[in-house]
Amino acid sequence: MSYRNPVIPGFYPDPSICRVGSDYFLVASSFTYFPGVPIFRSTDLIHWEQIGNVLDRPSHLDLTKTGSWSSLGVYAPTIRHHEGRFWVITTNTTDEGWNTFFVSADDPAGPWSDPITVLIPGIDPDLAWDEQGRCWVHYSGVGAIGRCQIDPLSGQILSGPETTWSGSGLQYPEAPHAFEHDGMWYLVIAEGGTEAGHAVSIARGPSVEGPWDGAPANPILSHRSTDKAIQNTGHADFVQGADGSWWMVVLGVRRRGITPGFHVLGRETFLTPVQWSDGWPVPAPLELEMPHDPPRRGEDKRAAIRTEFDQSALGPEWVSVRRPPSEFSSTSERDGWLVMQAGDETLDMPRPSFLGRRQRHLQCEVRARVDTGSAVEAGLAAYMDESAHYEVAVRGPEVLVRARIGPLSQIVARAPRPSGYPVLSITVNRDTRGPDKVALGYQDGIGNETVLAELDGRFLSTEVVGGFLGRTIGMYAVDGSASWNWFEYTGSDV
Ligand code: 6LW
Repeated sequence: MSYRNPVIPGFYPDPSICRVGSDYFLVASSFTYFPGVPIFRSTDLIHWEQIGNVLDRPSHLDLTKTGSWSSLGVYAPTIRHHEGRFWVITTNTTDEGWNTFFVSADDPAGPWSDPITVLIPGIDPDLAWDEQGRCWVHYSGVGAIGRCQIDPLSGQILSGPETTWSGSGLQYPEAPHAFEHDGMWYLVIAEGGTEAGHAVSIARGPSVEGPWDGAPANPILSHRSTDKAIQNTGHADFVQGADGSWWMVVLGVRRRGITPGFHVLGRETFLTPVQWSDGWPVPAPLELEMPHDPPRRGEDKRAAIRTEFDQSALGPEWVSVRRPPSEFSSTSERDGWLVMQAGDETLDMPRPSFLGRRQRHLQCEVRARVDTGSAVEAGLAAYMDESAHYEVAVRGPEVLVRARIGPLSQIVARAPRPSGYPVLSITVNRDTRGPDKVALGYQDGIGNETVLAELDGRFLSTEVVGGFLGRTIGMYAVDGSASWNWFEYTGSDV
């Protein structure tokens, strides 16, 4: 009996989870991507299906004021189910400050209500209802966790904000979640920062208002200074299964290559069982292969997804940078094609005409067929942010590969454009020194593939680029209209 971690691969950090009957629901951060806050459903905690995005209307989420840093935007949501309704609270961090708000829905697949703002001095908001029906928001303040009581209809603060617990003494006490178990209240937090020192700590108290008493074993989970394959573990949330068992979801990374170790998929979501001992939760250390129930079902080591663009709506996994995909793309304009009406913003700018999905496996092959139409350039890109991307593109009479790494941008290979509608390709493979190699190329009219350039993947890693993001891979166009016939992603962790 075993299951594989991560249970949600790819850049889906800051997981928060709740259970309703036999269904589990999980949300994650989305930063400067639109739509925001991907939401997943599972019946066994292991196999997760994305059922939508919580913030999927322009009136839910304005990312236009996040231009100064790609890691601004939507941070650390919490999902809870209370009296028959789902609630999600999160923060949009912008160049002008941050806005914390919540939305609610009867159906977790949407539609979600319009946002209601809560004026708290911090990020990482949590929602909890106590025995008297009072609604509490915990959050990361400066150097400590803060708390206030709110009216969940108006968002108005009824008491507080006040400081509660500052953790076990590590840096950045953050990511609080309050929950009740066996007559005690618990406050789980992250500490140590979201890098190698990341850790999960917990306190308990007689009521949601504390006073909080830290666990003697804090941090109750950290992989710092260990040789474990999963590192940077922290930012956890708890859930109790219908069978009474307890589980924790937590973010972590899969680092590879020479020192300092590089991760390219962002922070992913992992699952671990929790035992209780003396009234304290004891999570099992995280492994890629977890020797625990529930059993693994089917095989999911290799995932192939082909999108034909023959549906009128795009699947929930498709995202754009700082703008809704519908602002520049449509699947109803040309039968069986995704049409992009692109402005002149390139991938080096904050709001490109880019439609991508997360790279979710350590190795993958991506192909897409393009009709470049009137666009000056149309291509396929492996993308971290505007300062870090590799692309293979058709531009005029050529196919070219361009690398943007920090302040440098260079065309590294060129070839004559093949006839017909070209198929462009990006293949990510293992490497010995870096995390991976990114090969970019194209196919000729009879399907022979040419690799134009093979580039070191470490320059598209979080350790080099900085920030909170992972890789996406997708299609883009510049200046004019280009159409995409299909997009294919095949991923593998083997
Ligand atoms: C999030 C904080 C964190 O707000 O990173 O890892 C921040 N933890 O709790 C962004 O994901």
